[in-house]
Amino acid sequence: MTTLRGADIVVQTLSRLGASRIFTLSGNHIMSIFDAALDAGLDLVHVRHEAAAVHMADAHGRLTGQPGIALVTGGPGHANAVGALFTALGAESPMVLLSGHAATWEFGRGGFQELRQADMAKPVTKASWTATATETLGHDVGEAIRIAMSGRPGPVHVSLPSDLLDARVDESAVAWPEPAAHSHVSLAAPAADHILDAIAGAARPLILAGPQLSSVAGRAMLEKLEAATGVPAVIMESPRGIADATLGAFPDLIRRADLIVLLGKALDFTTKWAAGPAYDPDVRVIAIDPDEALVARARKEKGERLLFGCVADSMSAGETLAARAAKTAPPGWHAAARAALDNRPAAWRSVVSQAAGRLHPAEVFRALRPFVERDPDTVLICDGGEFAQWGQSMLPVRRRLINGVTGSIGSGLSFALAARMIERRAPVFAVLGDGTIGFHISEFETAVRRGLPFVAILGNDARWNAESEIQRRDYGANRMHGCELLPARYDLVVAALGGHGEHVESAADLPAAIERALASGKPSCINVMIESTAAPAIRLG
Ligand SMILES: Cc1ncc(C[n+]2csc(CCOP(=O)(O)OP(=O)(O)O)c2C)c(N)n1
Ligand SMILES: [Mg+2]
Repeated sequence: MTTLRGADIVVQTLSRLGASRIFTLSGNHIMSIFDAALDAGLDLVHVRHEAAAVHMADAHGRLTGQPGIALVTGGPGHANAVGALFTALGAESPMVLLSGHAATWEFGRGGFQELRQADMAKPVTKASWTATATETLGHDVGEAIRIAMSGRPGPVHVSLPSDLLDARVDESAVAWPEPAAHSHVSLAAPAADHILDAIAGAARPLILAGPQLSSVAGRAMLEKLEAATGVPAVIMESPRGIADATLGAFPDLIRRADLIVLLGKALDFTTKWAAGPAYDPDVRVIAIDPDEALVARARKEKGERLLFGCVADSMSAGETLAARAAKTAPPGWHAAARAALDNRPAAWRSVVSQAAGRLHPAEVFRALRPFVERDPDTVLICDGGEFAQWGQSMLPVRRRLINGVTGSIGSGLSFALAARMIERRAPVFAVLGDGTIGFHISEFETAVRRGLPFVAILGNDARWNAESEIQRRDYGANRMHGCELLPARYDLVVAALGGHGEHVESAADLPAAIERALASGKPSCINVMIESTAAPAIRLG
């Protein structure tokens, strides 16, 4: 009789389903899985904070379309990880968090690090549960992956009690999952034709795509859809919503739209619920969404103004619409829309800082842009407050990760490490603020240990400026407090951890610093002193 340990079942299931790497941080409850990983040849990428493991799994999910796997210990490890799931949920990223857990015989008895983990993760996941038997651990893991990948992708959590991981069962009793059985709902041809008719009847239609379509494949599909229909397709993945600087003078454009087609884009605060002064009061809405509840919500919000709503997966629905489109929308509208989206103030080409020893964010990104454009496979990560918004608006790229709809800052460095594990050649740049870098600066040690070079472009204005700007606007310039930081030398921290550091106080020095950082082949931080500058607000002149 061959027996298998629960931990071996978990690890072999991951291997069978194509996962060869897990992002993790050790702990008593999961050491059996570490042990099992040795035999299965599973790569343990071990990090310095559980949230970083989740952020890396999130980035893996977004960049590859395959589920990222994070593994943390029970109790405090799980608690540290849960906050980061919110980012993955908002970004619609397929990933699975596996957490060790107190043994089943300890439940309710005050066991070591016992915590209602599944309850805790529930609001920030698509599904969350605790495994109940060793024989079905493989099924649990397979089911978690299936749910993460189906419909609107997102995070799923499973807690794994340590006694189930340690127990041995007869191999013949193990319930192995079916490989990659995801449920998908396609857009039926009559529904597609109905939507295309509505689009053809509109004068100024817009397609708004959800975050899950910001992948390279999603962008390519949207380009095809835009070409086939003549309708501008816009990805809305920022908490700044309509004001996302990536989208140029989008507020001027959306106000003119007479039809909004939501393609997997939740009608939420980022869209201002397609109502109020940001919109034409007569604007009509179509909702195509993998999630029935979101179609229902759109119906509740819009009433008669919802022309049509249906359940379908965003990617395949977009492909169906592109394939069936017969007419294109008025070319004048398309040209005007693209001009608004591409609009950037001419002054950005020449603006310079007024403060000695400080750069204006536009100077930083004018210098960075040629490096980003050198390689079409460059990965750009933008994280943080005001500084990163300038990066989002000035650096056009195909592969980009931002912290996303939940607006949770701090994930950028972890994203950069995960991106480098996937993209071995092209540059990886992480643009972030000095407040933001503090959340996970210790991941530079992970990056050095694992040999994962990337370049962090740190805009150091010695403050949490996004919040300072709110204070200036809402309470007055004399009431700005509680948001100041030191002009700290983060470049020296990174050098101390074994990476490469640069400190820049003048625009003339920045290109050579970037060049040296890239050439170092090390995880790098360019500490660029900047003047505090509000995020850009772009309007048609
Ligand atoms: C996890 C989390 N904590 C706090 C905030 C609120 N917040 C948003 S931007 C920001 C300031 C970011 O500062 P920094 O990274 O230095 O960028 P800056 O705005 O100064 O350019 C803060 C505190 C948030 N969005 N997410
Ligand atoms: Mg700052």
